[in-house]
Amino acid sequence: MAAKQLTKEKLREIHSLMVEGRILEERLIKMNKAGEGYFWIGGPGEEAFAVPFGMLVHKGQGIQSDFLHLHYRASATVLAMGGNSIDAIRQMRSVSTDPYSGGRNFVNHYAIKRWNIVPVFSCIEPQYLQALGTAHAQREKGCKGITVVTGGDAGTAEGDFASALVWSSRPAGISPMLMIVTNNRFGISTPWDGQHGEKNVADRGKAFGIQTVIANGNDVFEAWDALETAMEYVRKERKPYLLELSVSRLYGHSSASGAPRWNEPDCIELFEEKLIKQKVMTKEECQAVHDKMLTKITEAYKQVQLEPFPDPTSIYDHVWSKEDGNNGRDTFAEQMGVDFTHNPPQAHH
Ligand SMILES: Cc1ncc(C[n+]2csc(CCOP(=O)(O)OP(=O)(O)O)c2C)c(N)n1
Ligand SMILES: [Mg+2]
Repeated sequence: MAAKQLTKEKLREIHSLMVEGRILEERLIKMNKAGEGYFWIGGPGEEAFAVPFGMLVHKGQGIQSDFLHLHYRASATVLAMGGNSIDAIRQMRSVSTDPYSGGRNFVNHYAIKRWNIVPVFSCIEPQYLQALGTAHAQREKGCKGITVVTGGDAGTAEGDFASALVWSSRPAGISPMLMIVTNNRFGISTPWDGQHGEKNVADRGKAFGIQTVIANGNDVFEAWDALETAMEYVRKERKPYLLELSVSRLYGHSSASGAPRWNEPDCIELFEEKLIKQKVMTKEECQAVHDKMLTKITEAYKQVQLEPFPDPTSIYDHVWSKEDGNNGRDTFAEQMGVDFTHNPPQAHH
């Protein structure tokens, strides 16, 4: 359904999820500054694209559903798919109730098997190669599901991105893979201008016969239409597609680098202006959503403070696996000569 045809109810839902995503990220940043979590990275500024994206996914487990290879700015996408904001707070605080990593990975590194959200990498771009694998499986098996991979502009300098263009478009193996590049014109503190010989990242797809589009990721309506067109194309044609979206990076790269750029467009403000003009919501109703989400996130934060840190002996769980289903701790212990029963690793919380 084109964005113009979205019901008032749907537009309000999009707005609510965008605000929840933003307030969640603001809480995560505060937690990091307060020493409650080692590192922050996330998606404030990308909500106008991230929420429609999550809504348009055909979610489920297995290759008949969409596979998502996301990067670390997809918090609002996960919420729009039905994820819980409290789980990001759990991962930030590294508590054992964190469903993505049991308190063992840093924030916005989601892993949701029942929705084909494969674990997020900290190194940039390997997701493009991994995505080729699920797209290949979906092609070979004649599936309905598609593969979607996201990454930033600077990451497209990595060979993994170039490999994805080559391998998804080979005539002998054309793959149902949507590549989304969110362009905030920065890689940490390195500006776009000194790094790209091409005018747009999307132009690089053309050399491989890949359908490409550039859209304004700060505008909900434009992002919705661009995503819907792209996903429908990949679903129907079973071919790759490269979508480049311009986005803001409102609170800087991460807690490690700062570099906030306050003068960039704020997609929530822009959306609210439109909602008010189109008489979908009043200014007061918008404010009420902010108040409601602030209460929700604050309550979740308080709840997480009561939750336990992981048991130190779980540190090597899910790192190695054995065919017999042993989670790998014994293998590690054998190799390293460590006896966890008598000498558990110490927690640092
Ligand atoms: C392989 C690898 N090289 C370098 C880094 C350090 N690093 C983390 S994020 C980042 C910049 C990514 O910029 P971009 O792809 O534009 O995404 P953005 O963070 O702007 O969304 C870099 C260089 C890394 N994580 N992995
Ligand atoms: Mg960038």
